[in-house]
Amino acid sequence: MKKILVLLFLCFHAIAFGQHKQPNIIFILSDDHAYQAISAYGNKLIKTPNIDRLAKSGTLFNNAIVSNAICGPSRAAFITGQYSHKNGYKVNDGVLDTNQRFLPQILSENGYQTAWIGKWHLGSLPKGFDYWNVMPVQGHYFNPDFINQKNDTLLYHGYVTEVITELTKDYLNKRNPDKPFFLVVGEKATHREWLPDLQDLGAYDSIKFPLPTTFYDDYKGRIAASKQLMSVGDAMTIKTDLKINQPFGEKVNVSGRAAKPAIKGKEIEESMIRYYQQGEYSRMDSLQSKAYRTYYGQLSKAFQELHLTGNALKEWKFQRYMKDYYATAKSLDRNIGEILDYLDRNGLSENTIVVYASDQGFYLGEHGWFDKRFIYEESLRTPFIIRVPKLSAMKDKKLNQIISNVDWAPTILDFAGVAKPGFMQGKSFLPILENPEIKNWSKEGAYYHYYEYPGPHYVSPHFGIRTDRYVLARFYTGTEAWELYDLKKDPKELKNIIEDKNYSAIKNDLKKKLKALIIAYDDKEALKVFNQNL
Ligand code: SGN
Ligand code: CA
Repeated sequence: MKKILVLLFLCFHAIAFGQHKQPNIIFILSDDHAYQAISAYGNKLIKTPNIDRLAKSGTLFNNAIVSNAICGPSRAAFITGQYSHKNGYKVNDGVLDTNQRFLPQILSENGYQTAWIGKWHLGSLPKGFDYWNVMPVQGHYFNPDFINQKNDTLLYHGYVTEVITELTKDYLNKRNPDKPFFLVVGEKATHREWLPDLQDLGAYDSIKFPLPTTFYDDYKGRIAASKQLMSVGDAMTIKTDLKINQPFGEKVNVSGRAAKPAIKGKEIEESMIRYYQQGEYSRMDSLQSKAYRTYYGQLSKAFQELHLTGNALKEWKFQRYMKDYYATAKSLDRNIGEILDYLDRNGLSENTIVVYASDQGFYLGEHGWFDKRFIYEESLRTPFIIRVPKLSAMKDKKLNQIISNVDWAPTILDFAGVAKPGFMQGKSFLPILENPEIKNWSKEGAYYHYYEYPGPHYVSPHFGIRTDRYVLARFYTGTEAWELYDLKKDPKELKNIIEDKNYSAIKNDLKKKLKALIIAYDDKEALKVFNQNL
């Protein structure tokens, strides 16, 4: 009986995922969208009906972590299946070495058509994709520029999340229907400075967001945390981030699609920087800037009358931050729904795997912060929901296994029936989806290494391990310190117990595990620091 079941299972696996009938894969990758901002992840204040719809028909991972919680490095880890020290993309605003082999090339060689649309942020232009159309650097919220495969930079009129959806549908309409596709939709939302679509301005103004209990964290025993520059109270700016007293500029003659002259070769990078430096508001058309002037003008007036100082000012900033962040996320959720609807309408849902993930998590006032970078939960963990039509038993399931973004590429290859190449350091988690009770899949812990310093937020570089229960981290550069947290007793990570004698055996065991990961992944830089006596 058991043998028959195994045979049946193998047949099912071959039919569903075999070479002759490979599934389509859409990977929607947002930017800085916190799992705590999603109702499927437990947020009770707002609703994300479309992400929830995906979760209801798919599997949600509670412990999806990233290997380096920052945009470019996270994307590089995704397409290479490697940690930053191996793919070479450790900090933002470098240039990804495109001589490496990437996930899309391997899929192309195995029957797929591949595409990346939207935010890319890897310095160089995409390589290995059959089709791409990407925004320079961070992209813009209004009337964004896109660089296409002819090296032309085109301005698309409209709100970025809507434009990306239009380009996505356009690509899907024009694709070759005889071949499976792998498409990454790179969203700009919900990146700083959180500019909502016009229809969403003020969408959450009636909600008073509860202050996180750690908003006034004193960072006791955590030196790196005490040195950062990413607090809502101090580092977040009233004018740029919260748009108070912002003279929303007008840009005349922006109507329809305006083509810019083609930019070639080396000039591309310079042009990327130039466009990035161009302010968001000078790109708006008169309708857009008027809506912004009206909405934020009223807020600016009300703010001036309040004469806030001290904690009252900090808490006002927190409220405005939340309202803008969630309003920006509203369009993201709606557009995810639009993509799901498109798949339904076009009979694609039955053979398309859909993933929703963010490039990392984000702080929504926890520890008093915005931004990411730290190994602490809110930025380490990222939303990750996968809908696999053929795995109907996995509908509406939530899993607690730890998976990392270096595992994404090997998993996608597994779905496509393609063997993982040797250079990929991650591991497919398809076995977990096929059998959530599986033993021995989980690693002893997942590895993390963050590098950018000082960057805009002065977060000390650090590496560490996250297990089911503990986080052990070694900060170096800017701060030299070890930290240890017991997530079961201290889920908000307020108590660094590295010196606690009761945890010395656990600490030693975790250090051993961390060293084993460093050696297994061949992170020489980390090994050198690890071996220093501290
Ligand atoms: C910009 C932001 C930072 C953010 C980085 C990286 N400043 O520099 O707050 O940490 O991007 O973000 S901003 O004022 O220009 O918005 S990432 O998502 O690309 O890694
Ligand atoms: Ca990001």
